[in-house]
Amino acid sequence: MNQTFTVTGMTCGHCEKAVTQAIKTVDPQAQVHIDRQQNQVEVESVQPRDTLAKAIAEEGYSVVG
Ligand SMILES: [Cu+2]
Repeated sequence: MNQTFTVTGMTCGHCEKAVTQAIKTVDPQAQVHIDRQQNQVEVESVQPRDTLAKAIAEEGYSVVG
Protein backbone atom coordinates (compact mmCIF):
# COMPACT_ATOMS: atom_id res chain seq x y z
CA MET A 1 0.00 0.00 0.00
CA ASN A 2 1.27 3.43 -0.92
CA GLN A 3 1.13 5.93 1.91
CA THR A 4 2.18 9.55 2.03
CA PHE A 5 3.20 11.37 5.19
CA THR A 6 3.94 15.01 5.78
CA VAL A 7 6.99 15.08 8.03
CA THR A 8 8.67 18.19 9.41
CA GLY A 9 12.14 18.49 10.89
CA MET A 10 14.12 16.92 8.06
CA THR A 11 16.92 19.36 7.31
CA CYS A 12 19.55 17.34 5.47
CA GLY A 13 20.43 14.08 3.80
CA HIS A 14 21.20 12.53 7.15
CA CYS A 15 17.63 13.18 8.26
CA GLU A 16 16.34 11.46 5.13
CA LYS A 17 18.52 8.44 5.91
CA ALA A 18 17.34 8.41 9.54
CA VAL A 19 13.68 8.46 8.49
CA THR A 20 14.30 5.77 5.86
CA GLN A 21 16.06 3.58 8.44
CA ALA A 22 13.25 4.08 10.96
CA ILE A 23 10.72 2.89 8.39
CA LYS A 24 12.86 -0.07 7.37
CA THR A 25 13.14 -1.09 11.01
CA VAL A 26 9.41 -1.81 11.09
CA ASP A 27 9.32 -3.05 7.47
CA PRO A 28 12.60 -4.10 5.82
CA GLN A 29 10.75 -4.50 2.48
CA ALA A 30 9.43 -0.94 2.49
CA GLN A 31 10.14 1.35 -0.44
CA VAL A 32 10.77 4.90 0.75
CA HIS A 33 10.87 8.07 -1.30
CA ILE A 34 11.50 11.40 0.39
CA ASP A 35 11.01 14.90 -1.00
CA ARG A 36 12.58 16.98 1.76
CA GLN A 37 11.70 20.35 0.18
CA GLN A 38 8.03 19.38 0.25
CA ASN A 39 8.23 17.58 3.63
CA GLN A 40 6.79 14.54 1.87
CA VAL A 41 7.64 10.96 2.76
CA GLU A 42 6.16 8.38 0.44
CA VAL A 43 6.17 4.80 1.68
CA GLU A 44 5.21 1.61 -0.08
CA SER A 45 4.62 -0.81 2.78
CA VAL A 46 2.32 -3.52 4.10
CA GLN A 47 2.55 -1.99 7.58
CA PRO A 48 -0.38 0.08 8.85
CA ARG A 49 -0.09 3.85 8.71
CA ASP A 50 0.04 4.19 12.51
CA THR A 51 3.05 1.87 12.79
CA LEU A 52 4.98 3.80 10.14
CA ALA A 53 4.06 7.18 11.64
CA LYS A 54 5.13 6.02 15.09
CA ALA A 55 8.50 4.83 13.78
CA ILE A 56 9.12 8.21 12.13
CA ALA A 57 8.06 10.11 15.26
CA GLU A 58 10.25 7.99 17.52
CA GLU A 59 13.22 8.96 15.35
CA GLY A 60 12.56 12.57 16.41
CA TYR A 61 10.62 13.95 13.42
CA SER A 62 7.12 15.35 13.46
CA VAL A 63 4.43 13.60 11.45
CA VAL A 64 1.94 16.38 10.81
CA GLY A 65 -0.18 14.68 8.19
CU1 LIG B 1 19.67 16.08 8.99
